[in-house]
Amino acid sequence: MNDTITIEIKEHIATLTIDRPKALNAINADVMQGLNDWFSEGYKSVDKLRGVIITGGGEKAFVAGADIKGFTNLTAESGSEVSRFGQETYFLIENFHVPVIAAVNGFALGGGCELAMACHIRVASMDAKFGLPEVSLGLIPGYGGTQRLPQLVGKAKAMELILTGQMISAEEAVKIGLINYAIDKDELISKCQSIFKKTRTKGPLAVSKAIEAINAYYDKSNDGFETEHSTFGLLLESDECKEGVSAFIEKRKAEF
Ligand code: DAK
Repeated sequence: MNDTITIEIKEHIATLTIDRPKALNAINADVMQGLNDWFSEGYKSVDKLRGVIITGGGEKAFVAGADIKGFTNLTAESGSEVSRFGQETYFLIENFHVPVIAAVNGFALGGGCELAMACHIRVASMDAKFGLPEVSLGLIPGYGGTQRLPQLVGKAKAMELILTGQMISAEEAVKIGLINYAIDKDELISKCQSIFKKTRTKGPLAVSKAIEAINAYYDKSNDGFETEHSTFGLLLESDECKEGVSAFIEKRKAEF
């Protein structure tokens, strides 16, 4: 892992902090590589990982976008490759086997808003701001924003936000369904922990398969209903399901 991302592991929850506060945590090549490395391999060294929080270093920003100063020399070919690698990285996050929560502690713009959208749940501080301002730079979102924003907020609102490039408040983001919660900044991490407190008492295989089945709805190469019923059958035969059902019948807490 390079020094643009710090990682803290506590009680089987990993907190990844994108740590370039002087550049408002803008995503340069090192940040993207660091995320890709951790979500493809790095996580394997964590014992019984049950959740991941992604947040931004400093007081002002989650991530203020891709590093604009870093993509001035890109050609059509290298730009497309950068976009492809970013999309691949965000797919790793979206399809990760344990819940990933974006703790949005400030500006979440462009690639930063796209990063938050790739996470399973978004919790933001009241002063957070969201937007996809790429058209102001003569670009379009390149890390999945044109695809995930309509999934979350519907086509009409996505069109408006992407075509105008406007920023919206955390309160507005909750209203349109872009994020789950807008809360006091001091409570950001404890809110994430309280969500994990609920998910981690559930069957880990079931939680992971629920992520897979929900994501199948949005995957054009996949029949989500087929994924759901085949996964349902598979889980029925799992030790986890046997324990969950026995615990219910025996009126005790399941031990997964
Ligand atoms: N990249 C690089 N540096 C950034 C940055 C960014 N995205 N955002 C902020 N910074 C830097 C500023 O340049 C400034 O650096 P110094 O001048 O101090 O050296 C420092 O962070 C503090 O920023 P400000 O002084 O501007 O702070 P303010 O509070 O006044 O303003 C702001 C905060 C967030 C409103 C403002 O910084 C701002 O508008 N930032 C840019 C937001 C933005 O447009 N982000 C990019 C969105 S587009 C691609 C794939 C994906 C993308 C692009 C290409 N390819 C595949 C090629 C995605 C693009 C985007 O993310």
